[in-house]
Amino acid sequence: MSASKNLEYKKTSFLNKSNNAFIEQMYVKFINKDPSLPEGWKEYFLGISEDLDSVVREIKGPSWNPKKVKIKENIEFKKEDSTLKVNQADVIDGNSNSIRAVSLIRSYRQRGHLLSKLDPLEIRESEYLDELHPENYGFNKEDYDKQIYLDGVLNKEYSNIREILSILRKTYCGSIGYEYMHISNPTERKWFRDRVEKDENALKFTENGKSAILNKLIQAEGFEKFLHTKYVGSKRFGLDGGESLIPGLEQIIKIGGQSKIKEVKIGMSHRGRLNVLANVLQKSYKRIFNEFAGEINNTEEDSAGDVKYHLGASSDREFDGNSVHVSLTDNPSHLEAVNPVVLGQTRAKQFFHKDAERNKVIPILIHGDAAFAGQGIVAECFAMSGLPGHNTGGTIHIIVNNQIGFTTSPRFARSSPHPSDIAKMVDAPIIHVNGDDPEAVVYGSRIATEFRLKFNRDVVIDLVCYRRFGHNEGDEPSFTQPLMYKKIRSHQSTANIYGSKLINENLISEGDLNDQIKKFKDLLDDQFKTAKDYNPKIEWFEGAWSSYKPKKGKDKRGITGADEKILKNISDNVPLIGEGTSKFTLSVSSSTIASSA
Ligand SMILES: Cc1ncc(C[n+]2csc(CCOP(=O)(O)OP(=O)(O)O)c2C)c(N)n1
Ligand SMILES: [Mg+2]
Repeated sequence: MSASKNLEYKKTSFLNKSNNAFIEQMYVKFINKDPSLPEGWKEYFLGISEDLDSVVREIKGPSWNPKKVKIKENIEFKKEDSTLKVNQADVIDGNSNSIRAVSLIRSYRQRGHLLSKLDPLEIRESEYLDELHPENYGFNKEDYDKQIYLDGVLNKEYSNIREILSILRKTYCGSIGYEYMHISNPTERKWFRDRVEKDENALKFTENGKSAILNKLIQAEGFEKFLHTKYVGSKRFGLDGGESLIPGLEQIIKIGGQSKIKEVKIGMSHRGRLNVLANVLQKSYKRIFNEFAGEINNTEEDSAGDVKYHLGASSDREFDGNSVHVSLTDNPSHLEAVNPVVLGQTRAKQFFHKDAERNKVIPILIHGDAAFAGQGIVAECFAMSGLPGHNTGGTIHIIVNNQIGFTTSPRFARSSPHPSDIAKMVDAPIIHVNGDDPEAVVYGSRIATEFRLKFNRDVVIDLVCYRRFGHNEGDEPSFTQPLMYKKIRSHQSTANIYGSKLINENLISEGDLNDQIKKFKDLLDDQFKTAKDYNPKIEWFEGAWSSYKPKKGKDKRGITGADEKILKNISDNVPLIGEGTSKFTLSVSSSTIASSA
C-alpha cells in the first residue's frame, strides 16, 4: 500500500468496523445539513474534508452493493467550511461520552435485575455493582447534566447521565427485573428490549383493571384466611404471601383469550393449588369445603380418593367474550413429575385442535422455587422443549418463589442468585417480579404471554413472595427461620398493601374496601353452611371425553384383586424375622399371588 493510501486508510479505516452504520447515519445528516447533527461530528467531517470523496466511496461500497441510503455526490461544504478550525479534543470527548453511555445502558440491561426491588420482605441484600455506576464509565457528578448523543438508544436522540440513570433504574431496577440479554436470537432480544423500554408500553392500568386486580387479591386472601380459621392446623399448603399468582394467572388467560387461544393446560404442585382451583378454575367453594371435611364418599365407585391438594379440575372461562377452556392436571407428591405429563397432554390437545402453529393450546407450569432449581426433571423438560417430536410451542413457567423450600433457605439450596437460572439453557427470557406489587405481576404476566404467543418459546415469571405460615399449616416456621418469620408476622398482606394504594389514589374508599372483603366472606360463609350436604360427583367422562364413556354394563372390568387370605398372610408375615436368620420369611411365593389375581 502506498504512503498516500496508508494515510487515507488511517483517516477512514473506522468506516470498515462495526460502527459503520452509525457513522453512515452521521454522514447522511452532515450532507443534508441536519441541525440535529452534533457539532463534534460536523467538525469531524469538515476536518477530513479533503477525504470526503473516499468517505462517500466507503459508505457506498462496491458498485454491486444494494445501498438504501442516498448520498449526495456534490459536497458543497468542502470549500464553504473547510477553513473552520476543528477542535479534535471536543470531537473525541463527544464520541467517547456516547460510547461510554451506551456501555452503561447495556450493563443495566444485563445486570439491572440484580438491583431490582424484588423481595417484599426486603431481607435479600443487593451487592454494590461497579458496572451499574456512571463513575465506572468515567462520568463524575459534574458530568451528569452534559448532553450526550444517543442516536435512538433508549429511544432518545440526546440525553444526559441524570436522565439516563433515571430511565434505567425505573425500567430495570424497580419491582420487575428482566433477564433477556442472554437470548441469542437478535429479533427476540430486540422485541423484548422494545417491549420493556418504550414509553408507550409502560406499566399503566385503567380503573377497571385496578379494581379487577384488587378483587382477585381479596378472593385469594379471603379464601386462605377462611380455610385457616375453619380448618385450624389442617394441611392446605396455602398461598398466603403469594396471592398475586391469582391475578397473574388471570392475565395470562385473558391475553391468551384475546389472541384466540382455545385451551390452557396447567400443571402445579401443592402450594396454592386449592386457591387456583377455586379462584381460577372456579371449582365451587362448597365442593372444596366438602373435600376438606373429608366427606368425599370413598365407597362411591366414581370417587377419586386422592388428597384434596392433588386433585385436578377443568372449566370454561370467559374473558371479554372469548371462551378459554382451563384445566389443571392431577399431580402426585413427587415434585415437578407432573411437568412432562402436562407437556404431553398439551401436545395431544394441539394435535386434536389441528394446532400446527401451537397457539391454540398453551401449557402453564407453576413451580416452587426449591423444586424448580433442584429437580433434574425441570432440565430434562427444557432440553426436550425444542425437539420436533416434543415441542409444545413454549411453556409459560411461573415460579412461586417464596424464598424457602420446606425449611431450607435459598443459600443452602442452590448455587445461583435466582431459582430460575436453569431456564437460560433454552434462552428463555426471565421476568422477576415483586409479589407485593400486583400491578407489576400482571404487567410481567402480560409480557410473558405476548412473548410465548409471538415466538413460541418458553418464558419464566419468577414471582418473588414469601410464605406466611409453615410448609404446611401444622409446622412452626420460626424454629428454623426466626428472623424471616419475625418480619413476616408484622408484614401487611398483599391485598392490604394494594387496597391502601388504591385508597391513596382516591379510586376507592376504606369503606368500599371493607365492604368488598365482607361481601366475599359472606359468600364463603354461605357456601360453608351447605357444604356438608354437597354430594360430589367426579366427572371422568365430560366434554370431549363423553364419547368414550362405556354404556352401563358394557364396561370391560377384569378381576384385578388378590385373594384376601393371601394378603392377610403377607401382612402377618412381613414384619417377622426368621429364626436364626436376618431374612424375612414368607409362607407365600409371588407366583401364588400372580395366579390368584
Ligand atoms: C421429588 C420430591 N422431593 C422431595 C419432596 C418433599 N418435599 C415436599 S415439598 C418440599 C419443599 C418444596 O419447596 P418449594 O419447591 O420451594 O415449594 P414450596 O413448598 O416452598 O411452595 C419438599 C422437599 C417431594 N414431595 N418430592
Ligand atoms: Mg418455596
